[in-house]
Amino acid sequence: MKQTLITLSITLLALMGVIGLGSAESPGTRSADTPALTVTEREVDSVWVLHPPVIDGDLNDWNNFSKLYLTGASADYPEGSELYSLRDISGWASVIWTSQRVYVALAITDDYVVSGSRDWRGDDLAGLVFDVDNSGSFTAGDIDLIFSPGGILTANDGWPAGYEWVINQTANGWQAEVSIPLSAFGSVDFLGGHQVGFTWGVQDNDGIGVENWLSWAGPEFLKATPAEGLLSFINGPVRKWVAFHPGVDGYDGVIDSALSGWHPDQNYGADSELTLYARNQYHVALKFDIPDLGPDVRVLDGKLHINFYATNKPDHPDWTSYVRVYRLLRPWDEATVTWNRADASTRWTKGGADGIGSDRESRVIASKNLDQLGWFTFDLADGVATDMYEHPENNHGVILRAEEGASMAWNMYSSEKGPDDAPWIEVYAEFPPGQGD
Ligand SMILES: [Ca+2]
Ligand SMILES: [Ca+2]
Ligand SMILES: [Ca+2]
Ligand SMILES: [Ca+2]
Repeated sequence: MKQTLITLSITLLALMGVIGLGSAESPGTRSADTPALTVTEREVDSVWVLHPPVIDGDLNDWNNFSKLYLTGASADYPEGSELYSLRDISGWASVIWTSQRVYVALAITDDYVVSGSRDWRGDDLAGLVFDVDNSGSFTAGDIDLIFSPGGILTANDGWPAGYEWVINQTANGWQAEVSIPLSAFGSVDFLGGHQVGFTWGVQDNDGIGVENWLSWAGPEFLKATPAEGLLSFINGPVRKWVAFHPGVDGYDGVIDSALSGWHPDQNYGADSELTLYARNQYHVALKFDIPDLGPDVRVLDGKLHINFYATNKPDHPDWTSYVRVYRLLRPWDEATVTWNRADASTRWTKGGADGIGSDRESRVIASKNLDQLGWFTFDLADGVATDMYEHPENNHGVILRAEEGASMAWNMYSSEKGPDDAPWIEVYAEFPPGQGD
């Protein structure tokens, strides 16, 4: 009987044009001899989006996302809910995600909104449960949200730290819009298509105490239960490392030169071998462009690889030098850069590009202890590659300075050396679904 009612209700809602795109509500199959209170199989997908709604109390920016309708007829619990009219109590919920946050909208139709009582939990309210470990019970790491039309939102009965939300009343009820930091879901790997237990529901007080409630899946909407539904975070972006070697696939984005305190007007831009000399006697300036990776691609991280092939102290293989890398702050020209000058017409504020705040930053964005010959990988600090990609006009490259360690020279191959030995970069990029394959 209930199956029939659910089908009818979905048909009715479809006729009313209110079924959202790709609505994934799938009431489980029930036969006549199946007890009414069995586990239902309600599933819903939460899709990744690049551009999330704005948390501002206006739900028009949810129009294109699938909605999970909840009416008396479609509710999983309690029995007899089909007697409730849409106008008395009904609603929809929607859940989407970005690479940073989970977004939830609730729109409740209620003919008489009660809020602001001393015991606000006896007022109108809505509950939404993420059973993060899908255990069927509330355990550490799960997320139980309670929304009050009076503007209150609680997460696991406490202050929802890091959340953003707006709850407001509407002409025919009330609504809520909230974003949740992914960190609230702990170590869940959203990109891996994670599934969590899920339900939501509403409680209706029309002025004389709690009269009705509706649960989308399972006998509770304020806590995880074994009969809850299943929510899948799908359609996530692809993240991967992308390498750029000078001279390979047309990439020509690396320029480099040494700056020598011994020969302060000498340019080394065309040399295929560059010297980095400890105690700040030779620095190496190096700039790498990050090519356009496509629309809506984000660069999250980056690495720089440099091949140090020799030292001037082969008799002391145990000597080491500590190299720090800083971002340069002004344009420089590979063909004319020297210890004294950034280009033919511009002097560095201080020799060796050492003017803090004008020639280079003081912040170390990568470092490495050179303790052998061969390839070294410099991991760029958080945000550096992202900024270089998003603001190429601010990408003036970096300077490598051997600031500590033995007094010795390290020889590295430059971009002129050829694809096998030249410095190369790789960036960790996030491609929207369907791109980056
Ligand atoms: Ca909005
Ligand atoms: Ca009502
Ligand atoms: Ca009410
Ligand atoms: Ca060069």
